[in-house]
Amino acid sequence: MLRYLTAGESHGPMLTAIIDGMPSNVEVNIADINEELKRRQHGYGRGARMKIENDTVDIDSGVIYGKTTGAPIALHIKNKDWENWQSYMDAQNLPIDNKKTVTKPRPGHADLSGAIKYNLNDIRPILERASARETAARVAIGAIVRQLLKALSIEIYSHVIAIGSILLPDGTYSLDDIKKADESPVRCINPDISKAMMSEIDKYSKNGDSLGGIFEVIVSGAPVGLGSHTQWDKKLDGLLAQAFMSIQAIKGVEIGLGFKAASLPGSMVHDEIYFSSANGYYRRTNNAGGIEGGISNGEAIIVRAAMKPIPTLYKPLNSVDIITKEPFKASIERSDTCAVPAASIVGEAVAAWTIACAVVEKFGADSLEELKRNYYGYIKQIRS
Ligand code: EPS
Repeated sequence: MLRYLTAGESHGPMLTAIIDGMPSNVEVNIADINEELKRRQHGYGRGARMKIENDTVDIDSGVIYGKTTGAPIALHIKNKDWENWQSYMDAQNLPIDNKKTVTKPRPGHADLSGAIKYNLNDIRPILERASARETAARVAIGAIVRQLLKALSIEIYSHVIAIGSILLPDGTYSLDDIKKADESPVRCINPDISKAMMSEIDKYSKNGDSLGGIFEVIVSGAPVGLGSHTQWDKKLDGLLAQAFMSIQAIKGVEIGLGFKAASLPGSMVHDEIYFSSANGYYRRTNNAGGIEGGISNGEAIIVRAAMKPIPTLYKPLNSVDIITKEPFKASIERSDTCAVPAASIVGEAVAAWTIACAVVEKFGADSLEELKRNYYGYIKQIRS
């Protein structure tokens, strides 16, 4: 079984992660992980923090001479901003003053519920851990398991299909188009819509407001048979939905046709089945998004996620101070306007993780060689 944990505060010394259960002999290239970290940091609409950070990973265990050993992998990404926060975020010593104490919860953030739940008079620890900064660790984890998937020719791509009310029209793109998403500052593959998305970000940024959007993740090359119909917590669509919903600010997840399927008759939704001796079973449509009954069906797996607008606004919203109980209208010092392009990279990472877990569960192995033997033995079985 593969599992991971992350730790770390947004303005603490570092983000840390441990991956357990990774088979041995999977190549790990630190430059590739750093490349993924850089992809997450790009994106039109980010705030000043991204100018401070230059994320790179250090691997502390479980990888020797560029390959996994089968032992737990520990890694960390340092926060450069820590230099500016050391006097306020020390593990032992009290802060030098109360300038960073937060008593004014932001609507839409974990602030108020977290402070009540953990019985804190200062919201700072809640927002530090709830912060989307944590997603840097998940991207590093995703980059490592992607190497395992790559060995089985499973690849993952993503692109942004909406920012605010600006939408990429349905069905106007191919996988080859999607592979070029990184060329756009908002990761949208249509240059005109890309420009319109950037103008939309500028417009809301000027008003001190924030914007959400939708991104799509595609897993290509996943075999038929990942996940299972037999139990609620083995269904691949359920596992993907949980993984995507766990990304900060995600409020909705769709697989394939998703919500649209509810308004169409069955004859327009279900993908008809064909067979050819060269390719085996196949479908001419993929409304199911590659998953039927909680099991991958061999078509591309397609997941879309909706991100709400970031709750940290320059434009003040009504709230109540948790100490004085006085109403206030908060304004803040620093925020992103839109982080949807970054979230799409995080989406790739959590999809990679979920698919890697399903692969390891099905083909269970201690080493990559054993995994490949089991995997290709199964592929041979289903082809015959
Ligand atoms: C975030 C607030 C901002 C973002 C941060 C997520 O940070 P700060 O409060 O330091 O300005 O920049 O995102 C990252 C640091 C990152 O690496 O993505 C939040 O409240 O979620």
